[in-house]
Amino acid sequence: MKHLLLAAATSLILAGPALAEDPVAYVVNIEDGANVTSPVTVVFGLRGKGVAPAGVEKDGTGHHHILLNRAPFGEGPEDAEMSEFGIPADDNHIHFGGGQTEATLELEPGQHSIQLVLGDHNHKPHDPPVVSKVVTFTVTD
Ligand SMILES: [Cu+2]
Repeated sequence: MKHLLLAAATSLILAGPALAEDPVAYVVNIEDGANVTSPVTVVFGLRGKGVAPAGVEKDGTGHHHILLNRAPFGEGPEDAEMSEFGIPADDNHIHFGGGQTEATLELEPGQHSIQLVLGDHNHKPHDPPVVSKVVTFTVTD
């Protein structure tokens, strides 16, 4: 009987790390399919990693990026090069290298999509990448 209890306790301990959640980013305040007005404030959520400004090399941290109105992470033409050259900086890739945890975007009326991607001190996505779901919303007049 003692052996059985010990075996049960051991398997619980071994199962621990496998149950831990992978790091994930998420949009805190906008539901997929929501109607919003511009300017649009986006609050960045992050579990399992910390936020540090760009250029600060610290394990387990990164800074947020918004992929705006483009293909989901991993499906864009520029994505294959991100692990080498970092996330590009243009109208569809917005960096928050100051370590911001929210942003306010001026957006035209119509449908928009955002996806959060964490990048390291060199703006490269982590391996495995820490990304949010794509959130699509409509800016009303
Ligand atoms: Cu960046």
